[in-house]
Amino acid sequence: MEISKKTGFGTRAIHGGLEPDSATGAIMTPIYQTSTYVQEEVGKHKGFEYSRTQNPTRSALEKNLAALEKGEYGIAFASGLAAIDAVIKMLDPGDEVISTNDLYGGTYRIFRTVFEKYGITFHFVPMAQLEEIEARVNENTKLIWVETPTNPMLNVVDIQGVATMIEEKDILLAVDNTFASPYLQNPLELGADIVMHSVTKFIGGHSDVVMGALVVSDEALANELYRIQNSSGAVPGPMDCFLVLRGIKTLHVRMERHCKNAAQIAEWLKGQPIVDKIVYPGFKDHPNHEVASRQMLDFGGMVSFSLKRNRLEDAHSLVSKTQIFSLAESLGGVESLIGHPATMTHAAIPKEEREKSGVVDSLIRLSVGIEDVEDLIQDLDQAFKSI
Ligand code: P1T
Repeated sequence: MEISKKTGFGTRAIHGGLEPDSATGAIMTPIYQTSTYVQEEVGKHKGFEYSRTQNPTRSALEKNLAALEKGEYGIAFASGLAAIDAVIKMLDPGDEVISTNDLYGGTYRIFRTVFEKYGITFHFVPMAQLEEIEARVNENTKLIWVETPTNPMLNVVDIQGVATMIEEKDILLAVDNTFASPYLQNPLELGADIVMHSVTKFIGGHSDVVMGALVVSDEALANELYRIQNSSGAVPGPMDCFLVLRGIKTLHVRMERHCKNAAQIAEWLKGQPIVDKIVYPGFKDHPNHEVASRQMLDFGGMVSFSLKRNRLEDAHSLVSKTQIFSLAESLGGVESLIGHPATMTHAAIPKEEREKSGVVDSLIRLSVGIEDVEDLIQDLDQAFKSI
């Protein structure tokens, strides 16, 4: 059967870009644990020369990732940040980037502390209001970096709206699609040029691999990114590529349960007297609910909330009292995680700046896993009662 962009997501996840192993017929892509490939004579080889440049397990994963995002080219990296690093390395000194103001702390850190000193300027704006982006665009703007939903405030940016705004301009639009996963949202279809993932999260899904990826449809852009991938060398190993290929086979099934459980937990939080603000794009009163309903298949597995007494000690106490929700950085795995952005994932962002985007001292982030939701609610309930 020919797999096309119109083929259903589950079928693309399991079969997209994949073929039985040509040497043995093995149905699962083998782990080609090799650094190099024997050449018959100089330049006469089977398409593989050296594993930084190409590796068959990685190539299979890259094709599969492209199929998931309805793009043409997948480019895998050793981490999500290595994928972001590759995108920014396409720019020149003097270029300007407009980025979401509320975004993963590590992305903020690489922009500010690694790339600013090479003469690239970053502007951080609240992108849920498109006018904020438009006001920053000038002749030096070369890239718009969107994260949606944002980490951890779950703001939703209108990807198609941004794409339309810069249609006539020579500006690349990149979307960090980590929080949605390709099951819920496909930015390339909405007009983005580059989609980026921390594969570590929902795509890998089992908290056993750190990896990143880019997917694009334009051949010249793909070649530029492959050049950077090979030149900088931040590539994932074949064992990790195998694990991610295995994880992807259940991505659609996992995402359905993540979304269902998160919706129920968000609803349950409404009845908790100590809870102040609940951030969940599935709520009708979420400021970007309408955009989320339009561009996402469902509202994702993440829920954030703050406490009425906005005290760091209460938040720290709560996150250490849960027993099924594990206190840890990261998200998107089958097991539920609880985190405190201000002192964990977003500690790299100065207090004043993070508070402007809502990352207050009592903010708590849940990555809702695929356990039985009754047990997850009971776990939160006992933790709430204990503080
Ligand atoms: O951790 P790494 O695979 O390098 O990916 C970085 C990254 C990029 N983009 C988003 C939206 C992310 O959430 C992350 C990583 N985030 C966490 C580790 C976290 O706990 O939020």
